[in-house]
Amino acid sequence: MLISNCLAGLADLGFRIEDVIEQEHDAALGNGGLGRLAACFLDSLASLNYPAWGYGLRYRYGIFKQEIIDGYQVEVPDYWLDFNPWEFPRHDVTVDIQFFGHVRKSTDENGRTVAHWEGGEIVKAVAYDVPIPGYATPSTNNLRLWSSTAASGEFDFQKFNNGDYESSVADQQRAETISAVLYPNDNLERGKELRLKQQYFWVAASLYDIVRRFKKSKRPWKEFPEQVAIQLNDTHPTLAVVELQRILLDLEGLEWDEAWNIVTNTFGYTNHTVLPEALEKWSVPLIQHLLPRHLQIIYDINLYFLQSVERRFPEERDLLGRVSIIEESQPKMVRMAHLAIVGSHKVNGVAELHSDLIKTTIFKDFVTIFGPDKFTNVTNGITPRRWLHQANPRLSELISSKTGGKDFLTDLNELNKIELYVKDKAFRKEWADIKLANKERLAKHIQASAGVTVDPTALFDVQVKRIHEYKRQQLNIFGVIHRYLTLKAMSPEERKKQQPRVSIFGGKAAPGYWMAKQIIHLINSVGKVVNNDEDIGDLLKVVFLEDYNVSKAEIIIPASDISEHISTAGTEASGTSNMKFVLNGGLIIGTCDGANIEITREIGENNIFLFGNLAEDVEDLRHAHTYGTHEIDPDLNRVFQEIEKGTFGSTQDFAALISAVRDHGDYYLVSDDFHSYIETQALVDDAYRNQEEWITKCITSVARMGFFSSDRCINEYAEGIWNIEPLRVEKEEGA
Ligand code: 7GP
Repeated sequence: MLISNCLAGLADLGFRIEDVIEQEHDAALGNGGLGRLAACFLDSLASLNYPAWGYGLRYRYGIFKQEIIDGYQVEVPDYWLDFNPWEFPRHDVTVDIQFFGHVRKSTDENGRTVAHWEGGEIVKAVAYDVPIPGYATPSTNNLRLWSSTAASGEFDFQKFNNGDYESSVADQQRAETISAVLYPNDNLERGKELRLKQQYFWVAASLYDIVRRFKKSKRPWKEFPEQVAIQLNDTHPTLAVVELQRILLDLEGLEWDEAWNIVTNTFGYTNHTVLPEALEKWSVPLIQHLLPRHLQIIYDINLYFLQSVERRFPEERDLLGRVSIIEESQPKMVRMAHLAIVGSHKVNGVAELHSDLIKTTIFKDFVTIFGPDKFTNVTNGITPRRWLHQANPRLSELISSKTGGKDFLTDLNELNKIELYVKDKAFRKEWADIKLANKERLAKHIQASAGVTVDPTALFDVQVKRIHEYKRQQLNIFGVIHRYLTLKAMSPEERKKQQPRVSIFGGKAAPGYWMAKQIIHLINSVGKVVNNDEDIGDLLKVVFLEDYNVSKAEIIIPASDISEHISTAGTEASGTSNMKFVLNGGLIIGTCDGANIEITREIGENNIFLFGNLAEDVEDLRHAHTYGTHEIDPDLNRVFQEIEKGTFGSTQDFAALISAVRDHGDYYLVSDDFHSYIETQALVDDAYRNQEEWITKCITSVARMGFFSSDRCINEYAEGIWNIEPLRVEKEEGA
């Protein structure tokens, strides 16, 4: 009803719904899996009627737009806020945020030392609210994004009137810089002052909001953790731990222990990566300068923590240095993950293997100190509303016709009912038709955006995600080159027997990540040669799709036959696109990493193509590369030789990609896994040729994906970490 009213209303105004929908920009607020997971969580929280808020920064410039020019990535700013009908500016909700200044100590009437943070500068945070409507429920939650502006309003009128026009504008601009731009790194931390300012600005404004709401209830402070749970989405908001302690201690006058008890019972911390280059550390002088009172509190938190460790483990001389929140380097650094662990009551990883790994590697000592119960796992999930119903409406429709309505969209385990139809001819036919239609839609997009004509009946092989050496797009493109060389060496008769493939890549490289940019360039260079080789024709096409984002994902994912999740074992915390691809009836080639392992357990090992070394062997292999002889796989060597001959152009650009494997220890084990990868890709070809068997695998897999709903995941957080229950809400009719 509602939809038809909309359509009619728009038509009256002379618009088509398709044109209106086209106008909407993707929210550009995140980099990759971490941010997209948060978006799925917001959808689940609202749909499950949990009274939750999301907090973030309203970046003027979110993640950049990627253009491919002459095969290279070029970054272009994305003016996504120019048209955003979904946000409500709340000029009535503002918070003054303090930076810099100094700390003065005084003694109150009870002889207690009180700290006063004084001076420095004030920046104003203005709230922008983005409603998050739940699916099939009247509940709507709120995502509150903070925008920075000068505390004095437009500009400093005094300065302005005194003729100091430039400086008044400069103040305004400096304030606005805080929420101006998203740092475009995925799984990488760079200790920039502006980034620390962003983190504190976001955290201080959000906590002020939370505390204000709690204080309205007039409850005693000790009830705070029963009323409020705050989940730290990685360490980026960890200053909130310190800020809450500061509020309770300095502003509310609580004693240290009482305050700290409230803080630690309020926070939970989710770790999203074990990559050392992504673990946040902030230099002590930087924090001292920007947040002098917070540094004192961090030192006190650390002191009390280390004292308690020392009392319990007096014999362990090195333990204190290893777990200290302060790293005794030059300059000293604050280890944010340590602060987050010490300041939270639960710490979780995002897939079973990952949660096990953090307990046995980076956070091992903390398991000894706090005991194993503090550490838990919540395997990631995805919202079926966006990643099935919206992205693949025909498949959603087919599933609902067999599961008896749309209940599967709120209870994804209902999917298992379709397994009953795995042999049903009409069902299978419709299933195959839908996949083909989705591939035709993607083929059109490829034609329009990359100018490459692809055959929709070929096997579509997709790897779309941020470009990163650990995600190993280089392994994929080396594999493509190997395939090309193998096809070239065949007779025309032999070639006819081969499975045609389209290799589709997409993803952004961080602007400062030179190696990732070389990978993009190599993919495009290989495409240029292969796609124009008449010997090859439709047997192999290589496409790099520009500007991969959520909207493109909705076109690409439903069109995939096989997708690649091929990170070096132990490096991808979970992955979430692996779940999206399988839910849309595509199979996976992948390593035993992240959630691939649990996907295998759910769908069955016959329905996934696993290859490569295991996480437990990675360390030894790396050691052997560095200290033993490192033999490069002979097939991979042939690939390298071909690149070095100049077959794909500029040998100079690609030299670093080769020498990372051949001369610099092959940290990501590309050579160790190459043979296994190539063999497994051959198995994929064989399996795809038997279309009947293939479709059976796809249907069976979708039927068994219920576990990976973000609804399951949010229920686990609610029960195991936040101790909250959903509100009772009347279900909406006809959703
Ligand atoms: C990502 C992980 O790389 C990915 O495996 C996981 O699925 C996702 O989080 C959601 O849990 N981590 C990041 O994007 C990241 O930058 C460090 O982590 C801050």
